[in-house]
Amino acid sequence: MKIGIYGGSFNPPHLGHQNAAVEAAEKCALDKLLLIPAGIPPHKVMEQGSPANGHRLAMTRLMGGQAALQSGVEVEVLDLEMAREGKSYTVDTLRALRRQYPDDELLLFMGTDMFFSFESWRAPEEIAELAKIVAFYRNEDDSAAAFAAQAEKLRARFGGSFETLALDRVIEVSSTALRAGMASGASEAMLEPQVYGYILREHLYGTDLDLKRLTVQQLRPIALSYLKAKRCAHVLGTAATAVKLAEKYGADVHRAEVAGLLHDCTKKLSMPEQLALCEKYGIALDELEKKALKLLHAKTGAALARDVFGVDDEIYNAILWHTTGKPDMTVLEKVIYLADFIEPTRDFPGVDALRRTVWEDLDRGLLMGLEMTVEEMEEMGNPIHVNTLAARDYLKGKTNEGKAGSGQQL
Ligand code: DGI
Ligand code: FE
Ligand code: FE
Repeated sequence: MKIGIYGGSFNPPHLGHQNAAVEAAEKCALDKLLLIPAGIPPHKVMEQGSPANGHRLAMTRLMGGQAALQSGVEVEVLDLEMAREGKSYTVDTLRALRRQYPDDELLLFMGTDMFFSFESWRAPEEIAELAKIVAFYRNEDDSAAAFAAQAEKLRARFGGSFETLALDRVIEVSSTALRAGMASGASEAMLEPQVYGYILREHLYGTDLDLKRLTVQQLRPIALSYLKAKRCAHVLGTAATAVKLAEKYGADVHRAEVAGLLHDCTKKLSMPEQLALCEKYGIALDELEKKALKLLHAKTGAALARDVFGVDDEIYNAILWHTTGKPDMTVLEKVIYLADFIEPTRDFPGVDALRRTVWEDLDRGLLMGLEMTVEEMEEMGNPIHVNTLAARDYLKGKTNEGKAGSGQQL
């Protein structure tokens, strides 16, 4: 395997790191990229008031998830430097990785500052034995010659492999400036939305939002920070579709957007994590729910949205019923159920027919969606939740009544 190693303070991980990671992973044709946030960086002091290790780790995971999505390369975030006592020397990290990957090709990535100070690192010869060094530089800069000369010099002095890699999408970001501009909102543009949302959610770097009084613009990245990278497009699509459906069918547009943004906020949690939230929020579960992980996130998501963001009962209920539906749903509940089903990234047999029907008639669309769910569950041999069946039967009754009614008039 070809494994890239990219370390740093990641305080915070920003688009400069992310773009470099994506482009390097692609250009080096990596099988895997390891992101390693430093515990105590050896070469500089971590600024006072910097977030705890756990927060830097969580932010790096969010950035890494996006880098994996964009590059198609597996990304793993390791806490081995944070878990180690004392300063985070690269040579110690490489020794550990070499033990773990004895036969694989290890590429150690570094930026300009690191590359030009390499001789002053701890045990540079050993580093050069343990991994191939790859130094990034900006393609548009006139630095190819200087980088080539430095690589030549390091090769002559330490042996081993020193390569340079021109990147097209490098953006220079000063982490110091980013931290300073966080509270004013000036840094948002240089951060992956999921990372920015995490910072706002955890009140890091001097930000201090009241999570119960957010504008929808503030809520958007915060909602994304709860998700796996690949789910972000779905949630944004659901919120946007919910807004349009709410406009057409007369639900509250703001509530539709908020419920759309938060509807899957606990989706990535494991069964034990879901059960812990059920315990925390006093959520009762029936026998099926105790076994069906996919049914739990609607209940825990609604509870979290109310607890953390103070959403009202209408939004709470729209999230609560978004997976199964139920008899006699409110317009907002139908809107969220269906926006989730037909948002633009959804792709399954029949989705276009469902989209057409939803835009023609909300209840006929809802019945069609419920019937598709029942059919899918039957095909997969999954037990169908009573609420799904009851929602379908309720609507069937209503539609039949409608048909009977119009039949009589003829
Ligand atoms: O969270 P999403 O994937 O965006 O969508 P969702 O909340 O509608 O969840 C869909 C999943 O929930 C899908 O994998 C099927 C499952 N599901 C929905 N209704 C039922 C159900 N699973 C069971 N066992 N029974 C149901 O009635
Ligand atoms: Fe869901
Ligand atoms: Fe969803």
